[in-house]
Amino acid sequence: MTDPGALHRSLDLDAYWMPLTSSRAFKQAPRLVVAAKDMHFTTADGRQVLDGLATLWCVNAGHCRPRIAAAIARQAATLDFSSSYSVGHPLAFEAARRVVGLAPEGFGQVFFTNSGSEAVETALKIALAYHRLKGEATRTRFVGRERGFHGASFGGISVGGVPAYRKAFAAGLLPGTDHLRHTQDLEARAFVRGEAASGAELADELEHRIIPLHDASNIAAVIVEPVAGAGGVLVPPRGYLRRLREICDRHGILLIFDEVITGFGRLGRPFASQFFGVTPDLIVFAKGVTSGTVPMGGVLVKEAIYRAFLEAAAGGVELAHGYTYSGHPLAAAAALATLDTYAEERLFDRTNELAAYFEDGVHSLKGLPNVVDCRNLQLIGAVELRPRPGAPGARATDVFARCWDRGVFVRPIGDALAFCPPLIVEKQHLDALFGVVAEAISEVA
Ligand code: PXG
Repeated sequence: MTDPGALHRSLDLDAYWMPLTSSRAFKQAPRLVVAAKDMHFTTADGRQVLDGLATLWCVNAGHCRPRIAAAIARQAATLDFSSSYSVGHPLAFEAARRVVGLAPEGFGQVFFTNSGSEAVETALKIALAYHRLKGEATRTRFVGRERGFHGASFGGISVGGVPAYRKAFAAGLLPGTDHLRHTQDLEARAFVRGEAASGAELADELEHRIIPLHDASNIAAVIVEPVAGAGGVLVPPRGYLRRLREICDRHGILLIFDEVITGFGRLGRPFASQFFGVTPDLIVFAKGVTSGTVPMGGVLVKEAIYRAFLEAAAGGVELAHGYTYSGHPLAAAAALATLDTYAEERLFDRTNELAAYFEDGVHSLKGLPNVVDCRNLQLIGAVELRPRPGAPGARATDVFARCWDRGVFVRPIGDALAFCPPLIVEKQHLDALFGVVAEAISEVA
């Protein structure tokens, strides 16, 4: 490479309005990635950067895996596009069958979308339509959770609980949503390894406050991430999800797990549902289904719900909902090759094998300056820093920037830094990851 910095200078950055980014800051000091392989990015200035977040919680199989790349290329040259509106193609059916094969008992069907946001939207719509066809059309409200993240659509930000994603769009929020409290309590539960022993009673708020306030007959569904991701990696207290399930069952409320991050091996099982032993009614997934290679999301649906739609429709279209690219051939091909890779390399088992080492790495940050919490579950974790007075988020952003400069990518979320490596990660990568993060935390005041 003659001049690795040349791209930085020659590329016109103006026209691209970047998502969820400070465009001004980026365009002044661009972090450009031009290639990736396995655990690393190659930057435009020729450096290797370790991917400590599976890029955006997606790349569970690692980057540019030949089998997945070949499947996508083959598909692009064979059947580039065919819709799923009244005409189908085999790969979408095969991908759905494979995803169902990984799901907990009772799930029979998949509705494909192109993103997690669309999948959340789809799950909310299925919940509303289901109650209506069962003769319970008053069940229209949704219950989310503070610090929950469910994508960028109006439905998703309405049930979501990250204030920054709601503030500018308040006028478009769905009416009739309510939120459970989040599960973080730094005074009672800092530096917990895995699931906290206390706190399951936080779920009781659903039955003690929210249901009495709205009446169960007006509530369609509760939606939570089993482990909250973009809200700061919040691990549920032991027994919390089971209690939510029991309360929903008592009151005829559907339970939706948003497994966009926790799905496909992050917790050592296909879905968090199996890890926690709690079965929701709908599972939202995306990201890891194709290891981020081609956009794809979907909703896993309990067989009984799907059958109810078929019975009610009496031959017509049973769900007036879909996307042009639902079940896109390239995404379906990518999903099949990704699921093959997970199976062949036993990558979900790798999560279990590495979880203790990862946990030690996360908690090795305890005691460094300004560290107020370390938390983890299987291969997801975070360290939280004390915010600088009057400048929330600034400290973690500085640590993130230093890590990047030293060849490690992690994600700042408020004053936390999130860790979510590809499942092909090796111990030596974890050593490098936590070593660099420790140095950066120690240096940033
Ligand atoms: N649900 C969850 C749990 C997610 O993490 C979505 C839905 C939406 O998926 P799409 O594919 O529409 O982006 C997500 C996405 C962050 C961050 O700050 C996380 C996500 C997206 C953007 C930023 O870490 N997750």
